[in-house]
Amino acid sequence: MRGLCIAVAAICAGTTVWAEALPETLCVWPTPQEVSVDGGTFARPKTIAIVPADGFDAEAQAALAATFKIEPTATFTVTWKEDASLPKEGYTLTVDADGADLAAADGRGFFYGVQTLRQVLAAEDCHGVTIKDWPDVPFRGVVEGFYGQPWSFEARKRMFAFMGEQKMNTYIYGPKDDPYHGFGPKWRDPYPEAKGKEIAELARVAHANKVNFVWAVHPGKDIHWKDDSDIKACLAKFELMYALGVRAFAVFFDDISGEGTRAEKQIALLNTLNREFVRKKGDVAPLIMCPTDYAAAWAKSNYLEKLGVGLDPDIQVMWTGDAVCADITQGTVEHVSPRIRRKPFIWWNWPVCDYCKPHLLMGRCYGNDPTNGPRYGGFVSNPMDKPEASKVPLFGVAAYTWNPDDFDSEQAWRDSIKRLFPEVAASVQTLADHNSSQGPKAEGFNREESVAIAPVVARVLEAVEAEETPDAADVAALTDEFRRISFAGIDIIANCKNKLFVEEVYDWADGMMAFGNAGAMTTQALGGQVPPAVALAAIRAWRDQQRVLSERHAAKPFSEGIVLSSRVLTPYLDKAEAALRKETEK
Ligand code: LOG
Repeated sequence: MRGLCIAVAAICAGTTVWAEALPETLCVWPTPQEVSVDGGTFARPKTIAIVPADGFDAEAQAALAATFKIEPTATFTVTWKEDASLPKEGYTLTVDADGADLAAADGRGFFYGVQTLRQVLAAEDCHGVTIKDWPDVPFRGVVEGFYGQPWSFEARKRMFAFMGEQKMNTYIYGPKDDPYHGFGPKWRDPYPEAKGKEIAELARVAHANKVNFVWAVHPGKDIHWKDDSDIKACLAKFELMYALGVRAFAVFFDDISGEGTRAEKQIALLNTLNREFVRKKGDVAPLIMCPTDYAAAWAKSNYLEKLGVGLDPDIQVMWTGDAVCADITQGTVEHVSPRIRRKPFIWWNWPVCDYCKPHLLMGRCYGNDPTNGPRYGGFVSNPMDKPEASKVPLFGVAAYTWNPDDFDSEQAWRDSIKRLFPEVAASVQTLADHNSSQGPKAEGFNREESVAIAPVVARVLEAVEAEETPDAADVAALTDEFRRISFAGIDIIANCKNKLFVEEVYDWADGMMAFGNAGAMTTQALGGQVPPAVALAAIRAWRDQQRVLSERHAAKPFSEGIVLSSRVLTPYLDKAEAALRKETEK
């Protein structure tokens, strides 16, 4: 299985024997479990017939209709049937010149089969394929669980469409700064009417994309257990949310102290919600809870063991890993599973940036164990407050959680950027190449950055320290990279069609122009091609601009300043500046 899938991933990369025979455009994400390419080539159909015409999954049909005209007389037919022997959410898809045969276990299976079919038929020249596919992790998606500016109503709706395409099925609503979610006393109160209407619409749009809209309450900051009134308040709030169309729920107890942290009391609340609400309704997804000890770093008491024994077995328990922000290793999953007596539902704190706000985290998704698929109850990612920018990391999370042992991190990253920003892909790649580290606050979880150019930077600095002229080829390569950075900032601002993304990253993109210029001048000065005074002036101009942009950015709600390329290139400029200064003072 793995070999075949590597071949599929490599088709996208355009690097293997398979790729020579196939167009780069036959590229399916998330990487399917089993693929063979066998049906010859044929022209892309414009119209499609669905056979039988009635009874096809409504959301799957809408997804097909978004790309193709559906016409009963069309010669390209999508023939579908249910196949209960397939894994949950799984499907088989065979495509050739005459049409596609799609069998699926359930509605999601049909929807995901259609998402794959749309990708197979994306090229002008299509290739026949047979695909058998299913997710390795049952619940995959996003937890909007960060501190700071919650995503907007429009952004969330756009995100659900993206998640459906990426075969993610779970969105957990838990922004720390929505007082009606909680993390303060307002969790008991109904949403104001307009906000309630938004939640109802969000649940509807999520469901239209086969995404469970999970509404989370965060009662633990001020909950009291002296009688059952707060348990009743929680049930009443769930009923209100149910009336708005919410069919999945969570209870968070993270980041609190005092009464709310008591395991026995949390268990009593959760089991009551589970027995009196979730199970009785019959159409509500399994309850999810985030424990107070959600990371090994501070799970030192027997709190988790108490949850393991006491919580109903159908309640899911979240876990962020060995630390708040951490790679999800086999070890951390094996540490927590016996304690909570169930598979952990991972709350992955990446690419969340609420603890490192001046940084953009646009890097690749990596570090999680490829064999962990069967060990997870679920896996959701806590993203940046920037929903459009978060789609680059989330694309990787979707691919990892669908099929962890065939996940090609680097390829997922590059392809996500090409798909999301086709007209400015090279520039967004440059932005992402150099803006992925969280800076020093990341401690043990600092993400890689500027990977390709880092060895060049190291050699140039080594030469500078030895008071030698750096190698001319290194000077040229680093100067080029800085010029690419300057251009990328301008290109994104001027040409990117996704204006919401441009708005999110504007201050960083704006800063890249002066930053790239300072870097290019400085590198050339070190190479003896530009007078040091000119480079020092360029650095001054960059620092001045950075200050202005930072102040502009910090004036926005929940914002701090901006920092560019904190891991490799900014430290390089700092060191290079000091060296040039020394030289001019000689
Ligand atoms: C919070 C979360 C925050 C994240 C990163 C959990 C379970 N809770 O340390 O809201 O976005 O760290 O700063 C957290 O992770 N606590």
